[in-house]
Amino acid sequence: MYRVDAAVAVALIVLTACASSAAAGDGRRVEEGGGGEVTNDGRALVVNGTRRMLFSGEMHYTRSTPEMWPKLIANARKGGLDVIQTYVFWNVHEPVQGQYNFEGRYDLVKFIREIQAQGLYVSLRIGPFIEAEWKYGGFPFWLHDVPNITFRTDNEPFKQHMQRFVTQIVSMMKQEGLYYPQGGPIIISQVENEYQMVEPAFGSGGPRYVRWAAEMAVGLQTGVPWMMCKQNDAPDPIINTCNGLICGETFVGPNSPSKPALWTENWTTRYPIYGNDTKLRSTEDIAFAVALFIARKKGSFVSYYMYHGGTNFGRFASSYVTTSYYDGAPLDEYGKYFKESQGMLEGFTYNSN
Ligand SMILES: *[C@@H]1O[C@H](CO)[C@@H](O)[C@H](O)[C@H]1NC(C)=O
Ligand SMILES: *[C@@H]1O[C@H](CO)[C@@H](O)[C@H](O)[C@H]1NC(C)=O
Ligand SMILES: *[C@@H]1O[C@H](CO)[C@@H](O)[C@H](O)[C@H]1NC(C)=O
Ligand SMILES: CC(=O)N[C@H]1CO[C@H](CO)[C@@H](O)[C@@H]1O
Repeated sequence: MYRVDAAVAVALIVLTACASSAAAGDGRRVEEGGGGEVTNDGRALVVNGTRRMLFSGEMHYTRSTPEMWPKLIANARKGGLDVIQTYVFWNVHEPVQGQYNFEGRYDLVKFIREIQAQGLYVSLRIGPFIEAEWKYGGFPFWLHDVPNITFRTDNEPFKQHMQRFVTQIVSMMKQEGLYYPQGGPIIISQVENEYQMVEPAFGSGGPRYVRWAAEMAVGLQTGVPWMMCKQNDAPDPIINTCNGLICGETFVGPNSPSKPALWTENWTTRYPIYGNDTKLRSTEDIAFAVALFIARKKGSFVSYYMYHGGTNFGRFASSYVTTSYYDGAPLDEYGKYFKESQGMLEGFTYNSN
């Protein structure tokens, strides 16, 4: 029961009925060579001239091993996905200021190339604040000691470091030819993360920071759209997207007629916490929520959070979060399809909000 295939099937039925202008979520291969464009209109992301209905699943390269990646991605593809979505984890890549690590589990380029080799697209959520139940929300601890820094607001030292890291990741992706117009698989990327929830705490610095982050990102000329999740006033041309359990009800909608309705995070279950029962979300419940998003909000992109949770290696889990991350996701910690017989309690549902 606890497989997302059923959700995709139901969603596709609804899609055929009400959104036939978008192409189906068929795991279509990214063509060889370059030159295609990714844009968006009010209905969908438009990939090389075709509006696409895209099903995505979140998997973090830091939460599995390079040996596991090919099988995980293959299983996700078999599950009907078109896109793999991941955050970028600043504190593993720059553990000491100016010293970088992109090896082993932190080999972002290798992970993206593997996704490309299997014919799927990539949604790259750079942040660089990512939350993600990850230590310090992805910030390197040394950032805390930068003189006069205040995180995530209109603060010069913070903006300098954020811009430097985001620019570095974008440059690396460009150098490796990984954006779609270059023939790569990346079709969209994200700056910041659910900022609106904390924005009021920063007073007038909050909106100024949002505008700065948007301009900074757009200025990097990736050739593919940018999004901000849970940021209803994401400045043009950045797409405001929904995170949540029931975006078919809660999403305020795109903030411009030229932006599509995208759902970047949908809990497939809940991340386990020490001392609390793991709650499962049933396939029926997810399928209903996805169908509702497509039918009521003209949704054209849904990403399951998580599709594979994996393992919090070392000391990277945030407080209370167990070593096993989202073990009740469609692919369990070992990358196998989750089975009801694994004995978790159902009870994380649409109605429980
Ligand atoms: C984009 O579309 C053109 C025309 O249909 C096609 O020749 C080209 O191969 C496509 N490029 C990609 C990357 O899909
Ligand atoms: C930090 O802020 C204080 C007070 O505004 C200022 O005097 C000091 O020069 C600043 N330090 C740095 C390194 O910018
Ligand atoms: C565990 O679950 C209870 C009841 O839902 C909740 O009140 C509590 O905050 C949870 N514990 C943690 C650490 O989140
Ligand atoms: C609105 C919502 O449910 N947001 C959550 C989405 O999932 C991430 C990761 O589990 C949480 O951090 C958000 O609070």
